[in-house]
Amino acid sequence: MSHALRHEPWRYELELDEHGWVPLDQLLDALREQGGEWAQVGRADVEAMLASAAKQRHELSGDRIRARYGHSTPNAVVLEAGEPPARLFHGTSHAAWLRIQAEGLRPMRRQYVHLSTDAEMATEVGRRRDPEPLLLTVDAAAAVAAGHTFHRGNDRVWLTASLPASFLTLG
Ligand code: HQG
Repeated sequence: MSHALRHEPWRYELELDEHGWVPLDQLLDALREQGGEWAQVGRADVEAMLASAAKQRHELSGDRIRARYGHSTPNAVVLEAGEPPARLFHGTSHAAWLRIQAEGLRPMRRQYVHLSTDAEMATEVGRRRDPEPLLLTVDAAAAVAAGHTFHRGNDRVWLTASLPASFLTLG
């Protein structure tokens, strides 16, 4: 589902609308086409998966579904602006930090920079790239005051287009 809704919807004959939504029926059809144990997949399975998922990666609303964050599709997904907590966190690798100091946080292969509401989560995210990740504290309040826009991904994830290094401190 994440591959279809974040990265390559066209491989599943899906077209995201400008906010990233697709009709759930179309996604279910695409999943069923994989055959085998997927042949009977239905809305109840998706609901059960969302209810038990450790991370809120997807959002189901009526007969539509979308990824809440993580998009890399060529067409930008427009998310509603929101007011983030004053302080956010980002976990990253030592190698990336060298570049981040020079050019700030950039979305790299995704559409948005991903920030976490708590240091533990950010450290966990950073550990995907470095066994001993660096924790960056983001002065989101100052970034908002300077005109940067933030979007809520889920309870623990906030998104922004890019962020100059002046809003970041190590630790
Ligand atoms: C780094 C997971 C060089 C950035 C997680 C990161 C997250 C730079 C990497 C979500 C840079 C991009 C996203 C710059 C940033 N130069 N490197 N200027 N600016 N970087 O995976 O934030 O499990 O695209 O620090 O929980 O690690 O998939 O982003 O190391 O919420 O649901 O470039 O993915 O969610 O890596 O993780 P990613 P991320 P899911």
